[in-house]
Amino acid sequence: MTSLTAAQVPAGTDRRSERVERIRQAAYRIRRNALDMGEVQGQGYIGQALGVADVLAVVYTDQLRYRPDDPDWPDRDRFLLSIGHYAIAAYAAMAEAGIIPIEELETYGSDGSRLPMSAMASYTPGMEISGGSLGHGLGVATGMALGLRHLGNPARVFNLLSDGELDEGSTWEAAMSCAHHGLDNVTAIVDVNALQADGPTVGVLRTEPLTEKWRAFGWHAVRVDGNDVAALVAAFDEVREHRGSPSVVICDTRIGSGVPLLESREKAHFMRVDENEWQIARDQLEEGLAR
Ligand SMILES: Cc1ncc(C[n+]2csc(CCOP(=O)(O)OP(=O)(O)O)c2C)c(N)n1
Ligand SMILES: [Mg+2]
Repeated sequence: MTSLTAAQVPAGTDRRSERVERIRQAAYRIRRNALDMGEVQGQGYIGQALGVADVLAVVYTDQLRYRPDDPDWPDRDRFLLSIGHYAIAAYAAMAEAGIIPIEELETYGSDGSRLPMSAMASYTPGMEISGGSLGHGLGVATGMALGLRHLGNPARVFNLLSDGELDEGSTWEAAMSCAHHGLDNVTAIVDVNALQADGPTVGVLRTEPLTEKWRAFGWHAVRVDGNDVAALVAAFDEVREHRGSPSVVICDTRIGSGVPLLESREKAHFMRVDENEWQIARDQLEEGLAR
């Protein structure tokens, strides 16, 4: 049997499927980390963390350039978490990325911990902004991206927003400004889980049609199933090559994804999980990986 060197393997076949499998494994560990942290508090933003795990696995283990042991490296790509309540998801991914020690996750939300329940830049290495007040991430991303361009620094700026965050006028001011300056070093990621604190997004404030809206604001926009790792990889690879305007990857995600027990539960912004359910959730997660 002849074997091909890496350079001879047709692009986009085996190497991509190996890459997807590697990211799928990372997403599994991110979900497991989130369940472990959720159990520390017994409740929290667990549905969101499970829903966005595939997106974060692609971003943190495949797209971002950073040095895990040097979070302030000037040439790092910046990942801005607008949505402070998604901290549990970010810590789960940062532990997988080697930025936070896995053992530290058990301190989540406790007094004196570096991992507060709402993300704070001054507490956590690698957390670029404090994002609890919704609607500020994209403005900060725009400013950072302008600064990096001014310095001739090729680093990219990623900003994870939620669908609820699109209710904020400041998000759309920033979207206009970012496009006006042609900041192709910015990639916005919107987690469209169709839910907000007060209920389904469609009932709180209609934000659709999202792709058309972002395009009208001058962005290169792609929409993707945010729980399909192969589709996410293709989308992030595609926007990486785009030049001349900022890009947005709109990700449709399922709350509780990967854990049928929590996926099928009434959709809740803040989820309570009974003491006996955590192990069931972990078992279901593992069964899903085997499939
Ligand atoms: C400016 C601002 N207004 C209101 C809130 C309160 N708040 C916290 S999370 C949240 C829901 C926002 O929607 P989304 O992030 O889509 O909710 P999820 O998908 O996590 O349920 C709200 C209104 C806030 N943090 N900041
Ligand atoms: Mg939401």
